[in-house]
Amino acid sequence: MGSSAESNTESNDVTTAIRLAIRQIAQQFADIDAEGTVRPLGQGNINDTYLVSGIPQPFVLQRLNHQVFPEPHRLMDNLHQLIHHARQRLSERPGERPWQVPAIVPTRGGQPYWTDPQGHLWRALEFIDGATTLNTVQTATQAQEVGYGLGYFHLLLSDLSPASLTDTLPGFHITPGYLETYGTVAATASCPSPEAAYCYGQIAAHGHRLDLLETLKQRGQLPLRPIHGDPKVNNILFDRASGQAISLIDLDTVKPGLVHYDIGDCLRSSCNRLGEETEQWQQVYFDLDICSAVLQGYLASAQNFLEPVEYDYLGDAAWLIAFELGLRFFTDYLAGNQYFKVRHPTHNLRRALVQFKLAESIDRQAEDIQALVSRLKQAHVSPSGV
Ligand code: GN1
Ligand code: MG
Repeated sequence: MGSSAESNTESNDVTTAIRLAIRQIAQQFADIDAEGTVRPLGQGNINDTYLVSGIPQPFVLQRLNHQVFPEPHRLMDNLHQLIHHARQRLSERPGERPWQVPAIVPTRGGQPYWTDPQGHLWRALEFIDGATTLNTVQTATQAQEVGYGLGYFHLLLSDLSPASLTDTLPGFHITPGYLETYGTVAATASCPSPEAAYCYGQIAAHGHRLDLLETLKQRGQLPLRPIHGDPKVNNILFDRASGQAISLIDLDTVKPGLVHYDIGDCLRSSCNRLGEETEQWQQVYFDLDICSAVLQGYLASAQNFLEPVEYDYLGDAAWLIAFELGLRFFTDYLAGNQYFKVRHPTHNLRRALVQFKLAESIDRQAEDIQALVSRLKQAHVSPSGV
């Protein structure tokens, strides 16, 4: 448990030698010799991300974690499809507000990505200038924009067949699968701390609730759609000048799925005012006012494609995805921090506590959340159900 020789605690640190190596990799995509600068970007837990700037067309350079994404070529195919489809739709039916879809920046040799001698795949995406991200949501306006961003992203993809996208990350958001993995890991790891005892207790008490969305999906009651997969709040770009959401980034997890995975992820990250990295896990709670604003922003676009039955599980999705992430973090902690990048050995345990606390708070407000969802459904779905 806790840490192991293979722990990736240090992988966030960028030494000078690494910086130089990354500059050379960036050279594969553009001539950055004279003025270009390279610096780490964002707070991703999986891939390594850098901003290459000081050149005429700045770009975001990423090394894909190929333990997490074993088929990066397919992932790039999904990305191509998504970008092509969204841009075409935007040119045919421009929205009332600006929206940006970052382009893939090919290598100077014209390839969509570059493979280093160790077999790691590097790729570049256009950098959207004049934009910023939030790690936490504090106002109703921000919340509404977060929801709007996700809703508009879903709307742009709502006429792309999910079957045309590959599932590049089998098992992702299949909550019962995470429970199974936890069972295997927990059988051999023992961790006696009071914090771990709280996590074990949560899983023992709620494990039986985790198959809700998968059951509905398998029965065909909820439709598969193209989803983002990871629309946590800091993957939404805001225009600095207007404060409006203008893009969703981090598109590696785009795949066929339920919109509920996305809404759940968006709600669990935006309705936790303390943020998922807080040390004050005991104070974490789910903010219903933010939830209301996010859902209103979301439905402004999503009402155009959402089926009535999809409304019914929006509240359940918030609980399920918060709990699922707690389970994923805790399992990774028990397994020695193999999957998520960590800054210290108990980092994943801390993150798990935050999500389990959040899930408890969602449970306590379940009736209010359901009432909110019912009101929104009534307001957005016409009596004929169309
Ligand atoms: C990971 O890489 P990043 O930080 O965007 C994870 C998400 C989690 C998130 C929690 C492929 O996303 O599922 O919700 O951490 N991505 C993958 O911060 O597992
Ligand atoms: Mg991601």
